[in-house]
Amino acid sequence: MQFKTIIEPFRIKTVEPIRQTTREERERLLREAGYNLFLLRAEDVLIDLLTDSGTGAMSSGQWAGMMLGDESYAGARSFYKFEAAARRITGFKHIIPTHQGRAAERILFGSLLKPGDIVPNNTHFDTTRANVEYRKAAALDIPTAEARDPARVLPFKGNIDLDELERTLTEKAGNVPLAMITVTNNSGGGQPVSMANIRAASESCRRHGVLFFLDACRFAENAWFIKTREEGYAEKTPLAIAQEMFSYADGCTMSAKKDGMANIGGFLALNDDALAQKCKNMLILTEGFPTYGGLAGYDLEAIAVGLEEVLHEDYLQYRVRSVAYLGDILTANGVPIVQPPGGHAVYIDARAMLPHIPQEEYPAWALSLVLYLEGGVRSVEIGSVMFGQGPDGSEHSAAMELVRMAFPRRVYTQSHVDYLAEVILYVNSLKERIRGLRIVDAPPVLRHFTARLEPAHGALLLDS
Ligand code: P71
Repeated sequence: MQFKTIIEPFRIKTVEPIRQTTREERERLLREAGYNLFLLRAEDVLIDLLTDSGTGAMSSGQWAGMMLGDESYAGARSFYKFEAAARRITGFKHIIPTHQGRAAERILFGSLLKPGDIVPNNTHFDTTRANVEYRKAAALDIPTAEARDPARVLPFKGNIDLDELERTLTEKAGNVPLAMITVTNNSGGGQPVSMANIRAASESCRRHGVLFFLDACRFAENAWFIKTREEGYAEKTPLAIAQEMFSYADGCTMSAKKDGMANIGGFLALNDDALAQKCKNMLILTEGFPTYGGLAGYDLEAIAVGLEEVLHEDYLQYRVRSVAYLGDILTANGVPIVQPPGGHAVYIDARAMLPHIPQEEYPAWALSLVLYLEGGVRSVEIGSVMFGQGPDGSEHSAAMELVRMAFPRRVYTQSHVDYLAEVILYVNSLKERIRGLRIVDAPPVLRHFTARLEPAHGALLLDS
């Protein structure tokens, strides 16, 4: 290539205005939302990095596909397209559509887990953990030790700790119906898992007769990292790499709202006939008939096209580069982030940035609020509000206090990212004035979505 700039590999055909608010308005809006960014109206947000889930822009190919949607209740043509697209990548025998990832989790865990069981995973994300715990089973996070050190730069910080996995499978034999690996590791910084790690975890599970599943939300980003970082994969296509990843697993759960490039949808895929039958029976009870699983025919079409587009090399190169672009600016200016930048998001290490705020006062939550207050930017806390509550209601500190800025797919341009960097650097310049919060009111599970908080020291940001 003659030129080095990596461009957005698309042009924009439809635009959606975004709205500036004043700082004064945002101060009021935060108060009214109980200091919880989930409770804001989206139109009061300028740049929305709350999640990369379901927030992407669809391509003209996907919109064209939607017009072909077959809305038949049973046996719709759109289902067979969807099934073929998912099977081409995963190779699994049974492809079961669901309305999103957590429905696939609930159906799988509902069919497999009994009270007292243990599910090892590199790191469970919030709904996955909650769905395991809902079955009165234990969600065991066993990332490698390096993953807990945000500043360390390593190629595959998403890896599962293979010794811990082997020990768990040996010591808890009979109580581990399945083990999982989440690609990429969302709670731990959007970090990839190497092919070698997936293969070894799979072998460990096979030896112990335990099912091995991938939580595959961001499988394409993981495949790209394998291509660019793991020896022996540089010449392989992202599709071939993804196929190899799935070949080591017995099944997967998938949220098509991420690397399915769709606004809604997901699936459960697996090889075992009896387990698939059990899951399909559950599906019919709560989601829908197995050829639509709670989705419209046009959703199945959008996912079928999205699963193909997400593996394009120019897309993946742009995707990972645009996240790293923000990460590089922040690193060059001394803002502590999880290193290296992840596939779908940059994560600020709030404990390192705000050492004066104790974990009991939720430093990452406070930082996410100040980013909104100063710049109209919405991010999400991945810290002790999200992960600091045990199934028995007890409070403990999370492993890390992170503020995740997740990039919706194909939505923001480089100048949006430049603005974002400016906001973050400004907030970094007034970090000493930021103060923590306390929870006023929260539900017993997944509290971050609806909790109400208040500043623990009178104000979120002390006057200068
Ligand atoms: C993400 C989400 C969705 C979310 C979570 C918290 C706040 C806002 C949005 C969902 C995941 C995921 C992994 C690894 C399963 C699900 C559930 N992530 N596994 O990261 O990341 O999928 O949302 O389709 O039910 O923002 P679902």
